[in-house]
Amino acid sequence: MPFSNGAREDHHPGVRSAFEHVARRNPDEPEFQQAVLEVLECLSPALSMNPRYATERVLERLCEPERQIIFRVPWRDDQGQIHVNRGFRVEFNSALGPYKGGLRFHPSVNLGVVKFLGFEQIFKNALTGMGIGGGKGGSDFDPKGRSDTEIERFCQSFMTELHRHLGEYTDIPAGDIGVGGREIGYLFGQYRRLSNRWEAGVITGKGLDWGGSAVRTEATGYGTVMFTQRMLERNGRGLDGLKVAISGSGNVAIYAVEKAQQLGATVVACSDSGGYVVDEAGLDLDLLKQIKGVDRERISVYADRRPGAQYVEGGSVWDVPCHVALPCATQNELDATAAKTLVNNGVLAVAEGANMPTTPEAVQVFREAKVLFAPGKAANAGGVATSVLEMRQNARRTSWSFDHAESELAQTMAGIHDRCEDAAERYGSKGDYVLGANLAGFEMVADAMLAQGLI
Ligand code: NDP
Ligand code: 2IT
Repeated sequence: MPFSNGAREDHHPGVRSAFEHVARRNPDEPEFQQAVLEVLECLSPALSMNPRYATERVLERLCEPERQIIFRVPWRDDQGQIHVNRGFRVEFNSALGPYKGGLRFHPSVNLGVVKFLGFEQIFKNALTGMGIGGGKGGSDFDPKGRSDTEIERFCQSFMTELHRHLGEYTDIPAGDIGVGGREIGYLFGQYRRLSNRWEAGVITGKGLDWGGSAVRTEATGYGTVMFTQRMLERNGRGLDGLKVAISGSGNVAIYAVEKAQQLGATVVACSDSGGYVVDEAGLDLDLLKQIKGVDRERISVYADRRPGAQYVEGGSVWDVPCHVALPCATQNELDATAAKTLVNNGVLAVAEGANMPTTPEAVQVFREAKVLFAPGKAANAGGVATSVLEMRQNARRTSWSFDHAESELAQTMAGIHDRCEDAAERYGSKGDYVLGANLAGFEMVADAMLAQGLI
């Protein structure tokens, strides 16, 4: 998508000049440009309402990370061979609180990808209302097929550099693609060793016996489905009795399956990067958790072990007819072709469990077909919100029950939903969650930036 063509005549001049500024300064970063465009093109009404956003160049300041850290990560594999990866941490905006956001280990990670994720995180974190800034990090390390000891050595090497940039009042990482409970353990262990501090609030997603919170593992998937349920309820129905298709079969996807099933939906499909499985009887969650969470196997194994399920190699999980689609894998995985198929098959609602999984063209297809659409920065904010619940428990040296943490998550997701709904209504676009999320998140960050002066 040619970015400079993204600006339109009807955009506020401040939005147009910010587009051009970002495009010129960040060539070869298509994901970052896409994420920026998606936010900025919603902001014209805010700039018209408050001219200071333009005169004080808030947009240009917002689009420039406060700090970008890039470092070498050398490590030795089980055969004694040396590998060199690249590590990143982009500390994007701390107007509302310390930088907060996950770490992604995947071969596709580069600076532009980390910047897109960090940029999204600013607005997502604002929407939680919990006083956290936005950041993101990761590495182009590929964990697939690596032994436990290789993962351990990689995490230790990664943290050996990253630790000097972290702190519970500075920057607090968590998991993302390729970083789950095992990796958080190795990362926290190395941080503790290097710092000689038991600083539980420096990283989230910890094990339950050493500072973790109940429901953090489940939070992103659960929260996405809670948001979907509230969005459907506003339109006179719930998930009960509906068919759901989910992409991915990682942390977010698995707990989206769990919550959707609890709310009476039948989840008929999920996927990984190799293909997808269809199980019209409804996915067997215990089997899925065993195959993905314990055995670390491919999703094809699900069909081998489950009578009646089919595996489709390659292809698109969005070919499976459903009422609700939850993209929970990765960016740009649901394109216009997939969106048209979903619409033709009668999809009612789409909620992004992943970050930016829907291409702009696909969002347009849903918008024209009047499909309810929840953007990731609102729908998947339950993960980071529960990270803050974990930090609260750490600060008070206490730990909550599962039920208590889940009810806090439910309240938070309802608050995020309503904040988006209110902003959309205030700006005259009732029901447009994309506009609502971007405007509500922006106002909070931009007002804090203005109040804190030119820094
Ligand atoms: P996991 O690593 O647990 O799972 C990722 C899943 O997505 C796997 O099934 C993986 O398949 C699939 N996937 C990853 N990359 C690709 C790709 N390039 N093409 C096709 N499939 C792919 O990650 P999470 O579940 O934690 O994260 C999923 C999404 O949710 C990401 O967009 C992440 O940013 C977002 N997110 C995560 C949060 C969290 O708390 N973990 C919070 C908010 C958002 P395979 O195994 O074959 O690679
Ligand atoms: O994208 C995200 O919000 C996350 N990966 C979770 C971040 C966090 O700090 O819990």
